Amino acid sequence: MNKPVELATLTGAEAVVEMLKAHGVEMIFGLCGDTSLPLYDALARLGSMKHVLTRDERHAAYMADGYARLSGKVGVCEGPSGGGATYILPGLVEANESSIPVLAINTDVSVSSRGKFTLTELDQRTLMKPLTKWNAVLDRSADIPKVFRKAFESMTTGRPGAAHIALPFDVQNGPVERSEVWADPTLGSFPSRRVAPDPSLVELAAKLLRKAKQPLFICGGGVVLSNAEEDLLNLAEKLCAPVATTISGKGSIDERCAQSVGVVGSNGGTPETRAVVDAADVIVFVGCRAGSVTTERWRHPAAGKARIIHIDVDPAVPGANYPVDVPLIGDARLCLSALNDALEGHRREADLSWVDAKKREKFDKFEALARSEDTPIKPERVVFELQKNLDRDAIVVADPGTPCPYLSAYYVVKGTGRRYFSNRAHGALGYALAASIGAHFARPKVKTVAVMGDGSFGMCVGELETAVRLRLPITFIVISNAVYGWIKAGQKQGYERRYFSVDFGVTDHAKVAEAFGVKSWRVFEPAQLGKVLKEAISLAQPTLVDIVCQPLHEAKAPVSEWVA
Ligand SMILES: Cc1ncc(C[n+]2csc(CCOP(=O)(O)OP(=O)(O)O)c2C)c(N)n1
Repeated sequence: MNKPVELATLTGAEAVVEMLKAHGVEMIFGLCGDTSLPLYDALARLGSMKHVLTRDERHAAYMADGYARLSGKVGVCEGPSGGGATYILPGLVEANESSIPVLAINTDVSVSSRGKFTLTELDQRTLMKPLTKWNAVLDRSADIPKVFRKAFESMTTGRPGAAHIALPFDVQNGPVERSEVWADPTLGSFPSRRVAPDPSLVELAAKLLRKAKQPLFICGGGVVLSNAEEDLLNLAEKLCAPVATTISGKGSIDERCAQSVGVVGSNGGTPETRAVVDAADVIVFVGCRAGSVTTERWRHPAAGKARIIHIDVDPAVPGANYPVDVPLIGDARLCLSALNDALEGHRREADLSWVDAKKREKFDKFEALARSEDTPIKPERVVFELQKNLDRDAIVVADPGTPCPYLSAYYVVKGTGRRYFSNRAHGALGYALAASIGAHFARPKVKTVAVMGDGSFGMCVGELETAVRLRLPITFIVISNAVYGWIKAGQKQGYERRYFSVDFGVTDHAKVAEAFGVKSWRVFEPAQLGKVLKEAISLAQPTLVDIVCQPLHEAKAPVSEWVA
């Protein structure tokens, strides 16, 4: 061979960067460490890949998650061994359970140092196995290309999920044949390699729908994930059927349209949306796990009350919680499109004004509270002013606590696709700030807003530095009430107000943010709120609005039920 060896081989670290590029990866979120030095050097030398330095690995994973949700591409995060692996884990498990493809790479101690009480040594294989769709620990540099190909294939086909690769220090330095570095770039986006449903089951489902007196769709995150919004609307119009969603399903349908019911369940549903669920005789779950929150612990719908058609890409989902009449296993878009074809020419005529009346009832109650001039400011007022000041393309990320149920219930998503999301798999506090940073990188031209409680703020505040360093035009909103309010409300409702260890001290979050260099406001009066939000949202820099709010346990009509 005439070529010098250097041209035919790459280092392991270089091969990792080239494999990421070959799958279309353009950015990585992460934090440096001793075991990552070769990888960082390869990233520096090979250029072209944007690296967002974060202030802890948990937030790197949340950023990758937010980026993936909005870009439709695999989100990639990285961190070092030991603490870097344990810290990256919460973000990875949230992504996995939310069906979001996130690849986490933790560098590791050298293969040659294993079993010698080496600082930061940890069994990453066992740690990550139950939390990811697929994971591997590399032992040889030569395996890097095939391990990365497998990771991308696993993350983006079937039910999307997270993957983890442990990359030892010496594996980063060993040789990899350049000719081995290739990839199918379509595996860098999701869903890839879509699968269609069994035609005989499609016919059965169509038969059931032709006879339905009151059909209803309940859509989970799967509709938005597979870009099935148009097929969903076509089918819903053909059947004159209302469309309800889960929190992750917001964006499946334009919430202003006649078909839309809004969010159902115990975290954003209301008695009015529940009534629509209870009226159905045939329910089509689409890309939805029919879990405890959406179904209010499997009471709405009640098992046996309605016939069930369940569409999901994961065969383990239909039948897990309800007796299913027709399971349709496949990509949501392909399943809905097949149903549209099977129902060609069918048109159910029905009056949907009763759905509209239910929505009106729900929003009349909301608006009465939203217009209140009482202090502390009611959460309804926050949603109302946000809705007024954000344009329809804005991205809103909600943390658990007050933000998620109130925004899910009353923030009207205008248009389809991902414009609103929350971390619904584990609901860990402190997700929204970092996820909004990832989301911003995916859609830099639109306004991104993160809404969090003060409990959440305490868990993510360090990443304000990242937002300032990178001059990100994101608006952070803190619902300030000096309490873990959601839990206190649970103590009120279920434990006769025996409040125990849920209150914490008052913090001026605006001052904290100012210290990071974030332009900030603290708002006490409802009348000030609109003006302040308008200004904060209009600025092309990080801004924070600390809103002193009514805690949930003092709300007259809490939006949600406490069901575990
Ligand atoms: C990491 C984590 N720990 C604990 C919880 C349990 N939890 C759910 S809501 C909640 C209270 C949220 O408090 P805060 O962020 O202040 O919002 P609020 O409910 O007061 O609006 C807690 C502690 C959680 N979801 N995540």
